[in-house]
Amino acid sequence: MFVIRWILGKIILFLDAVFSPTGIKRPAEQQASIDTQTAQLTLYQYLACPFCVKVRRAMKRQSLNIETRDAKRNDQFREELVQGGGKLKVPCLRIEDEGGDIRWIYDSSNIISYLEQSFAPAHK
Ligand SMILES: N[C@@H](CCC(=O)N[C@@H](CS)C(=O)NCC(=O)O)C(=O)O
Repeated sequence: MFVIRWILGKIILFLDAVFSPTGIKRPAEQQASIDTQTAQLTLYQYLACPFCVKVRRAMKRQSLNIETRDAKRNDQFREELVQGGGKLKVPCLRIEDEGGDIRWIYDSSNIISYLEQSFAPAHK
């Protein structure tokens, strides 16, 4: 079982690298403003988890620079996720607002919806 998961993980990472999405280009000032906002976000994830890959690809498409923390390989990050978010499940997005309040969003679809609503370019 471990070997099958390991092989699947490598395939996922390979395909993700080969078919890596292109990020949107924003004017430098706009990107800097978005970088300031995304500095408040942290994605807890596993490298080869398909749901995490889906979120990372959405981030890449939108050129969102969000810190990622590997909750599988790093004990401290795993503990932060369990203590803060309430369970060991990835992906999970930690959002700290300007007042210091913290929210945790689980589920890849919920995270992607949040990112699209917060950062997608306005349609004309
Ligand atoms: N429906 C969830 C599924 C997430 C999920 O199943 N994540 C797995 C890793 S691929 C997980 O966290 N399992 C718990 C564990 O590994 O301890 C999503 O779309 O995010």
